[in-house]
Amino acid sequence: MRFGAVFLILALAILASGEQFSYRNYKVFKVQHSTREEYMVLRQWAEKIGIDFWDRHRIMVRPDVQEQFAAFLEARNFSYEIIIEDVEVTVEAERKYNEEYIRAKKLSGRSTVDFEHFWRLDEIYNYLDELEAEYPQLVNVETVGTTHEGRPIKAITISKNGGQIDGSRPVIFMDAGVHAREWAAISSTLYFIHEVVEHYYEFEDDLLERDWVIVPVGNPDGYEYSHTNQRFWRKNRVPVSILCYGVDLNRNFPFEWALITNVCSDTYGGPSAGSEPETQVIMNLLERYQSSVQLYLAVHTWGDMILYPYGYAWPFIPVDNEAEHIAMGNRAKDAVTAAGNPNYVVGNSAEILYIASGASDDYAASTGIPYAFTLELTGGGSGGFDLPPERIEEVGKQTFEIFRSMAMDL
Ligand code: 0X9
Ligand code: ZN
Repeated sequence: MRFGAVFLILALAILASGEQFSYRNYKVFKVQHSTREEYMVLRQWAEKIGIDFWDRHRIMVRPDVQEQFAAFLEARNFSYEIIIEDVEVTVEAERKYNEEYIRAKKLSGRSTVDFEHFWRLDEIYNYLDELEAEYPQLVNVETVGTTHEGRPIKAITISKNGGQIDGSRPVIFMDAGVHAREWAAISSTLYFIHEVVEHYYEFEDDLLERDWVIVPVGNPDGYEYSHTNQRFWRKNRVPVSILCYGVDLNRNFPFEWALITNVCSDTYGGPSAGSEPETQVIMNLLERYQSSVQLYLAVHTWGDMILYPYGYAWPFIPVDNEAEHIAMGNRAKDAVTAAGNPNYVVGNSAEILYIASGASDDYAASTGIPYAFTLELTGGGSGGFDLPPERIEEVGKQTFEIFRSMAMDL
């Protein structure tokens, strides 16, 4: 405990100085467990000492608790291996690639978009504004809110009706990047926007028979922070105590919201339901288009999963039209399989991932949106969140087929 506190203060001191957080000697453990009970034991214990689950099996552990964690695993007979010895090595390589890419691109004077590096927030926002200027018959970009640190939150609407939703076509609502570190969720959403808008003549009788409301960066402060300071940051950047920052926006929606007393937890859901500006923006937009929205997609990484609500309880409480969700999910799975990725699974989020309350998919379903899913896109890299830039386009293309299949199913 004391070590933990000292470690935290050191980490905070580094962050206050504005330097990149170092993951030096952080390790990723891959732990086997075969029952839900075993998993819950592991999760409860790990959350007590504040370590970070990357998925059900891979857990990033900071140096000061590694011994303690290994001892716990051994005492409880969990078998495990260490799959990353030093997380900093992978983070540094990724950072170097991205910085080098942006530098070279600036020198070359190329202004067209690429899917070879992860775009920073200003690149994303400039691109959205360019689309609006170039395709006014199709695109409308609006600043719908402001974050704690003063960054705009932008939404793009795509509609043959001059970018305005008029209720004559089914609307698909998407949030992406609500979790800061899930960069490939954002890049895949941008890939989709790019395709539909810039190749609109291919999609006039297809994807553009639907209207789209998209918040491509649901957590701008967190996204920038994951680029500049701490690669695996998840939450937003509101100060929540003298020691900690951040609310998990995907625990902050006002449906089955739950109070977590540990404000430093990576899944802290905020002081009250819907407390965060980033959450309110999505709630307000959803309300604005409520009667036309047929499908809600929360775009996350990672795990190759198509998840349907509700995910707040176990045993899980399915949405009324569970069978229809499964059918739509399975058709999307077939589409992405045909596009070269046979790994997707379809299921209820509490069943095949874990219980989580206050998430946007559950909230959307609770307001009566007929279909709602969370997509956990393909992971990569050493740990899952750090998909190598060479694979941005491949994952973008595969994800496109999921979006397309679901949209055309409506
Ligand atoms: O934990 C989450 O918010 C999502 N997974 S992630 O690894 N991207 O953080 C899953 C949310 C699933 N939805 C519900 N449980 N309602
Ligand atoms: Zn996520």
